[in-house]
Order: sequence, then C-alpha cells, then structure tokens
Amino acid sequence: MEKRNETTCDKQQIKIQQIPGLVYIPEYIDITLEEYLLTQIYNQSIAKWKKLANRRLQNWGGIPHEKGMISTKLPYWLQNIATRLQQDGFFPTTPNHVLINEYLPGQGIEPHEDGPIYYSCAAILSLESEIVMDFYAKRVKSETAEGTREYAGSLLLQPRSLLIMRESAYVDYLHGIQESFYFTKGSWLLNYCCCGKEEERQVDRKKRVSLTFRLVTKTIPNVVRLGK
Ligand SMILES: O=C(O)CCC(=O)C(=O)O
Repeated sequence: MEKRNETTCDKQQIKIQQIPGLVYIPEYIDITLEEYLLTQIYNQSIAKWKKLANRRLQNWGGIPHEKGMISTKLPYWLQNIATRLQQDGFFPTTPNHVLINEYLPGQGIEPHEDGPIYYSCAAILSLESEIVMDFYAKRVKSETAEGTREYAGSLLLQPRSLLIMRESAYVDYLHGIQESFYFTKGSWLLNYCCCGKEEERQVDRKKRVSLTFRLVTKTIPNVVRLGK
C-alpha cells in the first residue's frame, strides 16, 4: 500500500507539513530561463569557480561575514530573479547574495544550517537535473537521542523548481545532499505526491546546478574608488 504523507498537492506552493516553513514550488521558472541562466553561469571565466572537495561554486554579491558583507552588485541575470523573490513575498528586501553550486554525480553537501548571518530564509533554484535533499531536526545531545540530529525527511528537487526554507525550516533544521551516484524515487519522499507519482525506481544522478539566494542583513557599501 502506498505510504501516505500529509503534504497536499493542490496548490502551486506546496507546503511540506512535516517541516514547518518548507515550501516547494515546481516549475518556478520555464525552460527558456533555465537555459539562459545556465549559459550565463558557464560563460563565466574558470577563475570565477571555487573548487571544493565535493563540488564547485560561484559566489556572487560579496563574501558574507558576521561583521558585515562588503556588497557588490549582482549581475542583471541574478538580480532579475532576486527581485522576483522579493516581489513574491519571500524576502523583506531583495536578496543580495547568491551561491551557485555545481554537483557532479557522487558529489553533495554535508548537512548544515545557513545561520544568523542571513535573514532567515533561503531560496534554492534547481537547474538541469533532479536531486534528493535530506532534512534533519537539530537535537540537543541527550541519553535518548543519538548524536545531535534526527532525520526528518527528504524532498525531490526537480529542475526549475524553487525550494523555500524559512521560519522553523531555516532555524531548527539542517539540510544536505548525499554524495551518492543514484537515489530512489518513491513514496518515502515528502513531496512525492507532487512529482508525478512515478513508479518507485532507482535514478542515476546527473550534473545538477543550484542557485541559493539569501539576504545578508549587515552590509558595508562597496566604495568605488575613482581613478586619479
Ligand atoms: O545546492 C543546494 O541545493 C543546496 C545549497 C546549500 O545548501 C548552500 O549553498 O548552503
């Protein structure tokens, strides 16, 4: 029998009931915009990419720091989406920072929280291929709980979808992507009812790109020095 979860699929914005503040929006952008964004991303010089052990990334808007971010203007192709995210009510002002992550099969990101440097909302736009993101409730170490986190569920992030993490989802949960070469699609996914309800099956991972929009609340204006 199909396992039921409480998530309802009749709205464009799918509120994941099990994790308050987690919202999944399929097809937030269309294929034309997806291709345009990928062209912009891969038109950047190789120096724009920072290579990490388990993925590579581009940083836009400045380097976030608790003392304040020296902010630099986002390029127009990111600014347009940042403006839309504010207009859609996800941020009080336009997000000023974007991380672009590229994951090859077998690459991922450790469970983590984004923390207080940012306004308590992260908006993740997925491009190119689908992936599974896992969520863990933060737990204080106790005799009954093993470790400091407890698995809370997983979402399928489809290309062109937007994931919003705010309120409790932002503050009380960690999110991460396993360093796997495949994942299983099925009713165990919290948003499975919204993803076409295909037969349960194993899916080989492909390259995926994500854009994480956030708002660094404390900023220091970038003073442009005019040449002598
Ligand atoms: O690639 C993703 O979907 C997650 C990115 C993320 O968690 C981050 O940049 O902090």
